[in-house]
Amino acid sequence: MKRTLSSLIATLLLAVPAWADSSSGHGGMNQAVMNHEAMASAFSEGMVRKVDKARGKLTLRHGPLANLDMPAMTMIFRVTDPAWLDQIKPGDNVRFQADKVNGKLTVTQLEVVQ
Ligand SMILES: [Cu+2]
Repeated sequence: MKRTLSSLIATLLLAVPAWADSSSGHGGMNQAVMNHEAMASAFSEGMVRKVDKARGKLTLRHGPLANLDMPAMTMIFRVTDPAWLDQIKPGDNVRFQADKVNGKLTVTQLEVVQ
């Protein structure tokens, strides 16, 4: 019993520095927030599956979208600039940003990966 208690105390003593380390003041917190914002504004990778110029829509197979809390999937997006649809074709790899515009998922930035 005494042995168990002292090993518990030892565990607690060891745990304190680790705890103090992981929450080393507000600097650590700010860093985490900044990283999250950087992720949210980062471009996502995708591949063009279908281009619908008539409707101004685009089908993309995309990786996880941090800002939309969306896993990887294939889905249809609107685009903010229909001219982009003339510059891409199915099979193109693209980097893009997507956001909800008037409740519709919309590609707001798009560039073809050469
Ligand atoms: Cu999606």
